[in-house]
Order: sequence, then structure tokens, then C-alpha cells
Amino acid sequence: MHFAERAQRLTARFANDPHRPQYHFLPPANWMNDPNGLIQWRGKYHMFYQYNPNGPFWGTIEWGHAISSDLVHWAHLPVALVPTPGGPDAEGCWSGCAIDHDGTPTFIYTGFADGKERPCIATSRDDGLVTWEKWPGNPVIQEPPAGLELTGFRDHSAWKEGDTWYQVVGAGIKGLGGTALLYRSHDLRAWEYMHPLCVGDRSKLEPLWTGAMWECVNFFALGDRHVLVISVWDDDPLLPGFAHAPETLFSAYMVGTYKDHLFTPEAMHYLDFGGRHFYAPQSFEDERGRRILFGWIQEGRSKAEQLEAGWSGVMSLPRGLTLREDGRLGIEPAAELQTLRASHSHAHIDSLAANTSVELEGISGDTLELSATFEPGDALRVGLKVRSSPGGQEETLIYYDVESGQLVLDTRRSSLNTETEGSLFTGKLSIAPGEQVHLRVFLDRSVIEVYAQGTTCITGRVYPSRADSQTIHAFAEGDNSGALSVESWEMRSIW
Ligand code: DQQ
Repeated sequence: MHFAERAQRLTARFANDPHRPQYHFLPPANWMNDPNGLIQWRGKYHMFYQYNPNGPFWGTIEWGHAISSDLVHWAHLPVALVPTPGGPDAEGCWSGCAIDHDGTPTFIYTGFADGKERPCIATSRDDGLVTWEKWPGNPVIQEPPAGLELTGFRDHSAWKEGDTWYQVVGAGIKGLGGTALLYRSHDLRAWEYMHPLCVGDRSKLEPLWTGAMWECVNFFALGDRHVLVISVWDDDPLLPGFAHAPETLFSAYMVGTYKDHLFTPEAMHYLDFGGRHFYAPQSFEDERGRRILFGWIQEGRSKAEQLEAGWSGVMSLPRGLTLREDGRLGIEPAAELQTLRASHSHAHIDSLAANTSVELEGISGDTLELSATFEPGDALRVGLKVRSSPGGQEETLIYYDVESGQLVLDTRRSSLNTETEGSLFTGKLSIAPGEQVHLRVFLDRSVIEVYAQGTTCITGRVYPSRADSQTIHAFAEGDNSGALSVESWEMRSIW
């Protein structure tokens, strides 16, 4: 049977699943985690991803593969990498990147076997990146650098300077914190260890805690600076001096300078305030010179529910990254997503009275893009209620909290199903007095992505139990708000 037909058959059984996203990428079935090997090759976008063909749970990791002409519509292709029995990746082909090695598409990935994480490479011939051959000499790095006591040694980001290739491997130095270990090579087969590109400090909580180990490091130039994206991981729940470590598994970025092969961070921020719902992101530069990032949106329901559903894990929308004058990343959904917009509605409210909630007429649904602008006025909280059931037994809140200066996604009452998790996600949002709040919200069944002011994101999951949890309200608390307007588009399926 042809691969596309098989993929379609696998997916057919999800036709009536109310939680399965329609315009976010996900595999035909089973488990997906990190985006890998993102590359545009001869005009086509390729996405590889951590995939378990054996069910909707992590394990026996292969590299799934999909292709797109526009970053939005994807077609499934056969799996690109599978573990080789007896090889250094016998127990899993873990995360890595794709590069163009003088015309040869090449993966650098982590092979896992016998408790060891070791860098491996694979190359593809000119067949549209469909078939891949592992280098017989794998692993290309036999073991982590001598003399370093490490918490993990995996995941790769590579680039070229002159004739020399460089890569960083994600790691953690015991007793210190996360790090990205820098290597260089002339042929991608022989690698020389240089030093840590930079080292975190696990005992520091400000400006944010960076854990014991950095997974999925991603290092690149942007504007006149360099950016290091990290996925914060911790193996020890008890941080000295603190009763509990802050939440582990989230992504962050540092902006700084790269000189003499050392990276000096000048600022550090969360990449997304949804914690583990935006994890292990990877970016690449496309042929138009845009820096585009995808992240893995983890589930927010019990393992039993995931097993029953038959699928787990969703890819985020493509996010375009730019460097802003204030030294932060500009983060905006890729413009191509606008091609998914179908029927349009608009609502405008001059002012919301204190402690009222007004249903937005003509705007409802679970696969929508919303673009909202509001003036907080005198309100203490102003925003939207989405996926609301009549009577509000189920509802999800997205708002700006004026007093704390925070963007909030509250999923604690999103579902009556107790097998789903609700959380209060908050992220600092700088709004000057009199300034309008601009939100773009993407509702795609169980996925919610919120983008505010072009720089702050929160991603979360919701699994409303009622089919009529579809209405949308605007609300204000504390005092009256100023004007509020909402544009809404039905979003088409990408399949
Ligand atoms: N997932 C991969 C690792 C990576 C982790 C294994 C992050 O390579 O460190 O599936 O989700």
C-alpha cells in the first residue's frame, strides 16, 4: 500500500475525535515529540520529528518525516530514521538537526543505546530527503569530554564558519547547571571538543531558573546578536535552598554576543509561558532568510486518555523570530497561516461594564483565529472567555491582568473531565498606561496558542467535555474597560 494511503487509513479513525487539531501538524497516529532536522531543501520545507510507531507513548524513537510547500499544509512521508539493532542508536534515534554539507543533506542526531547518548550522522541522496544512510563509523563522538561530570549529553545544533563546522551538544555539568558543549570538525566525522559555549547556574532563580541540563540547544545568529534557545530539564526535584524546584520542562532563550567561540548572554526570557506545552523547540533559516521555529505541544491529559485517543503530541504553528530593538525576540505566527482563514466575523464593544461578560455574537467555534485589541481602561482584568459552554460550566480564560502586568491563560475550568489537567499560565507582558493590548489567539480543538504584543506567547491544552463549549465572551473585572474589538476567522483544515 502506498505510504500516503496508509497514513490516511491510520488517521481515518480520528474523524470524530473532537480534540484532534485540524490545522496543527501531527503524525497520522501514535506518539510525537520534538521537531528535528528542520530544513528547507530545494524549495520544500521538511519537518522530521521524534516518533514512536508503537503507540501514543514515548519509546522506540524513530524520525517521522513530513514535507510542505508553504509551512502550513503538510504531507506525510515514510519514516526517515529507525534504530539499527546492535548500533549506537539501537534504543532510539533521538533529537538532532539537518544541515547542507556541500550539497549533501546531513543529519546530526543522538543515538541512544546501552544507557549511552552518542552523536551520530546520516546522509541522504538526491531523492527529496526520503532515504537516509547512517555513517558506518557512527558514533562520530565516542563519549562526552573527559573530566566533565555530566547530566545528559544529547541534541545538536550545527553551523559553519569559513571551512569549519561547529556543533553544540546539549548537556549539564553536575553541580553547576545546563550547558552547550562546543565541538568543531572539517568533515562532520572527526570532531574536536573545544569548551562549553556557555554554562548556566542551577542555583539562580533570576531572571529565570535554567535547571540542571539543557535539552535541544539551538544556537544561531539573528540581527547583530546570537540567540541560544534551551529546553530546561532537571533530574533532581529538590533544589538546594528551595523546598521544590520550579516547574521543569519549559523553553527559554538567551540573546547575547558570540565572540572567540564563547557566547555571553545579555538577556534571558521564556520563549513561551505554557511550560511543557511548548517544549524542545527547534528553528531553521528558510530560503527567504526567515528564522522559523516549531515546538512540541505536549498533551495535558492522563496517559490513559492518551492511550484511548490513539495519538499524543502536536507541533506548534510555525513562529517567525526577529530581534527587536529592546533585545527581546519578536515572535509572530508565520504569515502563510493567513491562507487558512475562511469565514470572517467582527465584534466591537465600546466599553465593558465592571464585572460583566458579554457573548460575542456571530463568533464561536473550536477551530478559529481571533485577533483582539483592547484598551484596559480602568479594569483590573480584561480579556476573552473561549470554549465556553452555555452557563459557563466549562470555559477557558485569556486575559491581561493590569495589576500584575501579566498575560494569563487559565485552563483550570476548561473541562469537566477530571482526567485533564488545568493550569494557570502567566507571563510578564509590558503594557504602558494607555497602550492597547493586542492578542492573536489560535483555537484548534485541544490546542490554544496565544500571542501578545508580538513577543509574548502562551501555549496550552484544553479538552472540553461538552460539544457545545464553543462560545466566546469578552469580559472585564474590577472596573469598566475601554474599547474592545475582535476579528475572527474560521480556520480550514490543513489535510
Ligand atoms: N527528547 C529526545 C531527546 C531530547 C528530549 C528524545 C526532549 O533527544 O533531549 O525523544 O524532549
